[in-house]
Amino acid sequence: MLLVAASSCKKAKDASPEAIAQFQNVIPKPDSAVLGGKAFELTKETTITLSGADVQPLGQYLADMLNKGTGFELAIKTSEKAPESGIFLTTAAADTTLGKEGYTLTVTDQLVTIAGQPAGIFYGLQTLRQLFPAAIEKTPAATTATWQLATGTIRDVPLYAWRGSMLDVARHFFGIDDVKRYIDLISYYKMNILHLHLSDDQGWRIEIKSWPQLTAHGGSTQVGGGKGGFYTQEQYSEIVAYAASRFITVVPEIDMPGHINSALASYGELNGGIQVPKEGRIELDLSSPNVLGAKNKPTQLYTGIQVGFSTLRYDKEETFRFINDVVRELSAITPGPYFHVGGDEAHVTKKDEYIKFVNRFTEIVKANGKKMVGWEEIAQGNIDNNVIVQHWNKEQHALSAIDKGSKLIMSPATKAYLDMQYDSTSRIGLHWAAYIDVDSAYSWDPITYSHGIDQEDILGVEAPLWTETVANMNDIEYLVFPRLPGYAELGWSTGTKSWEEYKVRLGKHAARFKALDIDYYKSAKVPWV
Ligand code: TNX
Repeated sequence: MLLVAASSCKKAKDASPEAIAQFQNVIPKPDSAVLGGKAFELTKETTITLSGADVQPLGQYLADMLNKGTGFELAIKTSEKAPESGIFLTTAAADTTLGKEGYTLTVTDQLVTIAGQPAGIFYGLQTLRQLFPAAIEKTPAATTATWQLATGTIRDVPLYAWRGSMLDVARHFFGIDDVKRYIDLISYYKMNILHLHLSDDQGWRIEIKSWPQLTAHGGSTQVGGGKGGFYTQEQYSEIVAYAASRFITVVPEIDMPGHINSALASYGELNGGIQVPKEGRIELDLSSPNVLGAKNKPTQLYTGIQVGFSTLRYDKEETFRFINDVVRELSAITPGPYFHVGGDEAHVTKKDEYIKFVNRFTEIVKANGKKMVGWEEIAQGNIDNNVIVQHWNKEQHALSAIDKGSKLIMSPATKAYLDMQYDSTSRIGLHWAAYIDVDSAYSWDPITYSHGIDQEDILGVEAPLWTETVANMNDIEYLVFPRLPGYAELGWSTGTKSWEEYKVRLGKHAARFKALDIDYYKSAKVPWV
């Protein structure tokens, strides 16, 4: 009798139409993806094999992700050699032209191989998630689905190094679990920066041990008068570590010298005097005597949504002891290279003092070993190529930043602000910059958005979520989805972009949003399926 090993006589099946569609609908779109069209099937016998340095946590991350969705308990093993079947993650065989964040993902009917440096493998795993049916994301595990992938080869590298989102935890406070979910959601689309806006007029959200009133008093409320809150240094470190496990760098922001009322309410000696600003966005009346305050005296806590009315006092060394302490303590618990000093909308800081403030920030941040980032207004100071400028509004600031040798993060309010309403019927959000429906959010190019900016001037793209009108995770998800995948694609994907092509892929992600329990806005512009 002739015995043939089961595997050698199995003929590769054709991929199902669903598996083929999944291969074609990845967001952000990979640099190149060539479909084979046969089928790989994940079963409870599939083994994950790991090879090379620093790959162990990625293997565990993959197993947890697959086990959660399938109910399997996949085995993980280590081997220098590629196995014949299963899933193989390797940092050893990485193609050096892929850089730190690129990866290759090859699917044959027997074997899935992801090769790259650790960050690259992590991004390869995000692509792999999207190649499976959306049910892979569901908990509790789906028991009836078959877990098929279409065969093919993907080679992928990001366009920009900075692909981020900002979460404003000052206007409304969000606890650690919400921030972790935010990290998970942005990492699903291969973003690598979480900019945390940790202080503003309405609240101070990070413990500074040498200035305890900042959180005890300054952190005690939020927009609308709710309870507020803050992160202890340990909790902040927990967020940073969680982000790092998803290859995300946390960029902490302390907004100075304006947007600072929460500190002025806590330490009156820092107060440069609260005034009604002469320019800027006046949406709420500030003339209440509780809010306007005299120089050198503590202000009242502020729970409205006006901007541009507060300033640190320049003419006292105490202010710089404060700034130094804050930058030192926060830098010490921030492993990433960046420190964001805000610098926006300092409408009641005298112009000459504003410039001197920026120059002092530059020295202080540098002395604490960090690279300074600031909103575009800082381009008025003595900045250089060590400083990164976040462009949000005025072209003139972006151009002067480039002139001084700084690189730009592109966050134009009319396109990239996640707090802008989709249209006039949106239940939350502001619209001072624009209404930004999903098509508009995707249909711009960081290079051509402003005149005189070249690709090499741009570090990347960041979509900020200001939270004046955003009170809980449902609100976050409603504004962030479905726009965020588009910003992720603008930051990651090489090649020309077309809304007509993208919207079809986005429409197919509805099943993923549902499986991930994301409360997204069902824009009529997208063909949801
Ligand atoms: C402008 S953009 C601000 C924020 C507000 C936002 C609301 C920028 C650097 N400053 O303080 O929250 O508008 O859309």
